[in-house]
Order: sequence, then structure tokens, then C-alpha cells
Amino acid sequence: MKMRLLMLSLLSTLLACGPSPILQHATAGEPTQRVAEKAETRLHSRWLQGPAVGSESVLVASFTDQNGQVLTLSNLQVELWMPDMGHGSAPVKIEAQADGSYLIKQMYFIMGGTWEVHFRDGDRVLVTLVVNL
Ligand SMILES: [Cu+2]
Repeated sequence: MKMRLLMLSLLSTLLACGPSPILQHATAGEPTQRVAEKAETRLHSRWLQGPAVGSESVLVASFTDQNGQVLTLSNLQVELWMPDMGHGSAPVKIEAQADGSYLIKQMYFIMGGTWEVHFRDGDRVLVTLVVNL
């Protein structure tokens, strides 16, 4: 009995999704979370479509510094990446908006699982958005 309790508590420890300062597990109804690579860059994002497997997802994203000032990016690059399997997806389409935000279209999450959306300004990684599908 004691052994069984020990096993159970060990199992629940292994399965626990405790809060992590780096990677926070998504709560139900909110499949995305932000992982800041550079503390000074904040991502503000909103899904207009999806995120979904197998159909186009569309995201609006903007970036601010720690003071809330909108960052002007010279060369925003957005890449979908599936870290567990080491592959990406088709290139997305980025449209800069007049208010400093970006409309990111043609995001195709081609299979279920954990995806990362990498936002870079040129070679500099700004922030990664984790999407669990
Ligand atoms: Cu995959």
C-alpha cells in the first residue's frame, strides 16, 4: 500500500505541468503562449483565424519595448517550427500595417503537436510563440 502511494505520487510529479517561468502550459481555450527570448521585446498577438491544423491561420502581431513603445522592425521574419520533429512549414506572408502591427497570413500548421512561431528581426530572435495543436 505504501509502495503504491509512493508510485502514485511519483507519477503525479512526473505528469504535473507546474508553472514554469520560461514555458507556461496553455490553459484550455488558449492554445498559445509567449516565450520571450529577449526580455526587452514584448509580443502582442491576436489570432484572426485559427490556430488550426491543416487550414490557414492568421495572426496580428505587434512588438513593444519594456516601456510600451512600439518597435519598428527593419526586417521581420516569421517562421513556423516543430521542435519535436525538427521541421518547419511553408513560408508565411507578412503584411506591415499602418499602425505598426503586422498581419501574418498563410500560417499552415501541417500537423498536430507543439509548434513554435519564431519572430526575428533579421538574424535577431525577438520572441517565440508556442502553439499547442
Ligand atoms: Cu511534425
